[in-house]
Amino acid sequence: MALLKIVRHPDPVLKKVAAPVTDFDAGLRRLAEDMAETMYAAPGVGLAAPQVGVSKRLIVLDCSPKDEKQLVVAVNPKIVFGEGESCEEEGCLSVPSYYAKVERKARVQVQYQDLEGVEHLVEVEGLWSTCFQHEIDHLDGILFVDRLSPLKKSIFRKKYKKILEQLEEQL
Ligand code: K1U
Ligand code: ZN
Repeated sequence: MALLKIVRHPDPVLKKVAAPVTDFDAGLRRLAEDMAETMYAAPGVGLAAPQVGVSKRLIVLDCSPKDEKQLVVAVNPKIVFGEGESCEEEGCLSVPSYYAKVERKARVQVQYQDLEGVEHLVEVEGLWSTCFQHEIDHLDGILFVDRLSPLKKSIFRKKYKKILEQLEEQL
């Protein structure tokens, strides 16, 4: 297994619509394993393939309580139904040191394939729901900051410029 480099906004790979996975092979299993290791090390509760520079429709998530482990690897995930409203604080491993509340669906049904290509349908709420929506957005080239109001977006741009400058100074 290997730790992968997480790319940062404004890397162009984060703005691309990722390609569907068609080959359920050893390369896909290896990528999923490396992404899971990278997510746990970050630490994070989710990670999408474009965040490690791979423009494919693959995500990994683990929103289970601390000291428990429930890894979900979802290939070609799709939200097939959503209801209710939620507005929870989000962060992103590709947008360091910035957090904001984002309006999303409270509950979603997600259809996806596992690493063998077998179809699954799950219904989730709470952090699992927020995280599935956040990660599927990554596959469509959308960042959580793209969902902020115009005013909050302009505040984000100014703050993020400073955050990146500080991170550059630390190198
Ligand atoms: O996609 C990503 O960048 C991962 C991101 C996902 C996410 C965060 C918050 C709400 C929904 C989805 C993260 O995991 S950021 C890190 C984080 O939130 C976290 C880290 C350790 C423990 C608990 C949360
Ligand atoms: Zn993210």
